[in-house]
Amino acid sequence: MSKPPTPQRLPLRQTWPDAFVARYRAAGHWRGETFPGFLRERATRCAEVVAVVGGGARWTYAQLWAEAERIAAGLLAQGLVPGDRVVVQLGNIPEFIAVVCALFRAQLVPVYALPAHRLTEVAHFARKAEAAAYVCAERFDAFDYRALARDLQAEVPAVRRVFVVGAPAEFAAVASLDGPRTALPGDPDPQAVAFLQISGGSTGLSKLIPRTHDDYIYSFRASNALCGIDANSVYMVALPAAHNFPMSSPGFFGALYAGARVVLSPGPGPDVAFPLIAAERVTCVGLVPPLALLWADAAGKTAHDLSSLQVLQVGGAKLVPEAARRVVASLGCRLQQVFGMAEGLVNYTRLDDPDELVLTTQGRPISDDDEVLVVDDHGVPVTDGEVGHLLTRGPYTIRAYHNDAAANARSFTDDGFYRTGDMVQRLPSGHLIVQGRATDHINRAGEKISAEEIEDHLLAHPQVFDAAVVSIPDDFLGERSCAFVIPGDETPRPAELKAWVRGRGLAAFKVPDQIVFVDAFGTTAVGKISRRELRAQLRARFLEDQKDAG
Ligand code: OOB
Repeated sequence: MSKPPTPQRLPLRQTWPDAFVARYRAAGHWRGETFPGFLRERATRCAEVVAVVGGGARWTYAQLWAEAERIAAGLLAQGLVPGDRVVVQLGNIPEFIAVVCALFRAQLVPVYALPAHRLTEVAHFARKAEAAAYVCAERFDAFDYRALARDLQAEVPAVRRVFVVGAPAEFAAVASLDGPRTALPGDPDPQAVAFLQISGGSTGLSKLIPRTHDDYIYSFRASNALCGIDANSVYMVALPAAHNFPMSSPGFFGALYAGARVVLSPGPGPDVAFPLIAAERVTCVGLVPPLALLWADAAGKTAHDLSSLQVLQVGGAKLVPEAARRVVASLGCRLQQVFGMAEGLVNYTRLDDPDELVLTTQGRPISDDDEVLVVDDHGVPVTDGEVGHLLTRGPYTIRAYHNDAAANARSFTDDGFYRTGDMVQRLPSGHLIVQGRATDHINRAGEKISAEEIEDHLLAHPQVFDAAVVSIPDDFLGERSCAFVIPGDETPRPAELKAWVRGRGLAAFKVPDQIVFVDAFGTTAVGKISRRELRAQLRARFLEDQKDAG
């Protein structure tokens, strides 16, 4: 086989100033651990312990590591070289974990796409990450990812290789990968970027979030202590495994770090998850608020034994106190609110917090070294109890996105604080209450949608003169998306516009839930107003009209 070309790529970096590095090390947050390092150690120490259950498989720690090494060696034998980035798009199947561990083992860099993402998004990740390969499943939720792989390679030829879990068609099968273990590299630098996570994308397209071994491992090691995860725990992944919440808060990585068992639920609904909870005696699971309510409702009616559940975590979007009460009343286990972000900072209510704090706040930061500022529009700190912008920096919060100077200038202060875009109130105890956000994205049941991104796709339609996408409060989803559209000469049907957005190769959750045609974005303001103000006006007018109608 000819030698693969030496890749010319932007380096991946995530760096903290030296003084912070020294501080985080001295505090024992960063211990120089790496993914392959800790996984290998567990494979020895917990060799016969069940690590991963799902899709009919039941792997011990030794088996998981053997799978990871086989796949890692196979990927290198197929021409990938350490440092290559690999977009991974797999559902909640054991191979997701095996492939990701394999990438770490081979010093390849996973880029996590959600199963819901489609060509436009996957191609964006691949381009932005300069990915050399794509790993997908033959099929998941009735969607054939091999078709997506073909389109992806046509659009981004730098994606040289495709590996498929299941029937590979013209591509290579993950199941048949193999290669000499002697070709595997040693362990990486703990300060190196381990993977690229995807941002919620509040303005425009998603950004790539480089996370290091040291910082990410710290986040889930510390989470374990706050979420009650130890070697006896059984952690269920019910949300998409590629999401930061079920990955690291404490997530399946926290569980693997603890030598616990990970149970992968192929879907988040009670019909699928409840039998698994009963069979595996699941102790901890993380959900978004709408699912928590669905589970609370179903728990009252189910014949499945859910008594093993000790901690139900809810996060990704705001859980209002009334909903929190309902969840606690019907599920009977400890509730833990989780307010986190893929960029870093994660807040938890503590398991021994008074009920009132658990029901009404979104928790407080993991670490004493998480610096939290709540500031007014001019950057001046507000007093506790007042609402302000949440800024943060700390031992597991990034200082920069990958290759995005404009986003970095916008999202980070000169002294390295990340502007979360969230509006919060801080209590004297340090607990935060999320009161909204300063950026225009829609938080649809925990899935973040950029208004701007969807407006761009709507504007590409020949019969759309202008469009503004806003979030509308929704009883079930928390928020839904509503597109206000000024039509061109002819008014298209709403279904046609929805199909248009879907046809642009986007995740289904980004298709506007509602389309409202208007003649103009009539505004009383003189002169040009910002998109942000416009969206706020449209939302206010719409809600007012609804109130009048109801
Ligand atoms: C999690 O991560 P992302 O990156 O998908 O979204 C982060 C954003 C936050 O900035 C905030 O706007 C919102 O999601 N959010 C919440 C929340 N948890 C996240 N808003 C209100 N209440 C909450 N409990 O969503 C994420 C990452 C790690 C752990 C948990 C969630």
